[in-house]
Amino acid sequence: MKNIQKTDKQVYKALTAEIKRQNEGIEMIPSENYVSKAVLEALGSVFTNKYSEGYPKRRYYGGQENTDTVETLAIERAKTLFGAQHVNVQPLSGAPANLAVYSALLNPGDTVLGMDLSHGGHLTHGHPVTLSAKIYNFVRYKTKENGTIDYEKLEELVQKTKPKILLAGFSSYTRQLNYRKITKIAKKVGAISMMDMAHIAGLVAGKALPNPVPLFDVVTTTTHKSLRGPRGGMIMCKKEFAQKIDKAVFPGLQGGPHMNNITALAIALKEAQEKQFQNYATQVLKNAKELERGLKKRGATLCFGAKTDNHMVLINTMEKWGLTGKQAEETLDAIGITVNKNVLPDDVRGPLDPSGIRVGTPAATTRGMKEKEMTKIAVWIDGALTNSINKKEIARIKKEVRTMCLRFPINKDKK
Ligand code: DSN
Repeated sequence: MKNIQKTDKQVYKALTAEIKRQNEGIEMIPSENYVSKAVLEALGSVFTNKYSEGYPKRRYYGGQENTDTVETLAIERAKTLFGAQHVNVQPLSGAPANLAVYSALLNPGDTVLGMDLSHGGHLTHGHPVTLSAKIYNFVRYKTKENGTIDYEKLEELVQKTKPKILLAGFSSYTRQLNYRKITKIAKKVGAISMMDMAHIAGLVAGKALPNPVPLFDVVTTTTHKSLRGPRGGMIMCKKEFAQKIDKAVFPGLQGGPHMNNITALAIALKEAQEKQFQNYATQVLKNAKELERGLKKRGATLCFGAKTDNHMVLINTMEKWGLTGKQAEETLDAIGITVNKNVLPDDVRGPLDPSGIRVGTPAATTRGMKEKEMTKIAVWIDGALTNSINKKEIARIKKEVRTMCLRFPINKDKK
């Protein structure tokens, strides 16, 4: 970063502080990860200088011979990895990807059935604060007491509300969805089936979880979560929806694609085809299971039947420790474990200070941490939340966290 150091001391200071923070703490926000050096290089490459509205071979500006190469590589690699008929790699992130699908396939006022945010869904799946909820009619379904989805009830709701899109997918749900049941229900009423697999895309690519892409009409994802690529979004769909979706992304919602991100995505998708990536994906699940076990052993209350089938756990911090999600997040920040406060199913508290936290394993796994480290992390989480006002104990745990982290540097490509 010699040039940044020379040009801008303030930014340099923040950047070096962030490198230290990432190295000396454990990243356990389930949607975060560490990209490879190759992906980072591509993000900082000269492709950031280029405008390339349109799609490969159909651009509006000249000088596209190299942008066409990288965008085509990204598309073809995504098709191979996920078995997709059509791929659009231009959405700037997950929210614009979802909005593009809605605007491509719905008319204002049309109904979408999506998972309730507090039951694991996502803001862009119809939360009233979003623009899409003002345009379309979102109806939300919930999970059962035991954390699973009542598919018979879902079918009743679908029959009653006749949605144009039946949407699956989540940002804090820890269980495996039954893709076949969901797509079958959608078919019965002639609804388009859509899955937002942002959280688990890397686990699907690494063959650790079932692949929804061949089953659903449309699948959206971000590219920077478990998939370990640059920040961005992607839409995969059946051929019949391709034209509408491409048009909705550009020129419908976006202008020039961020070609440096698309270049980085092409690289990340190549990395995701390697055997090492499959080992990583399998280890992410093993680590989450160990975290689940360690926390349950210490009496923590976990949501969704106290079980995880994926990379994260949702913890009720009020029940065992009497701490709100915000207090728990701050306490864990103080020991160097980064998590995020999160609402729980039908939470009586608000999103800025909810009743729990969300903890996930992709980033720690990328760093090389395994079950042994997860056991320690569960002990540290419980120790810190139990002793949140004991400064000496918090300082002691922080030291242990830092010592362990330094054994797993973030800037090593050992995936
Ligand atoms: N912010 C993402 C997450 O943390 O799950 C979802 O958009």
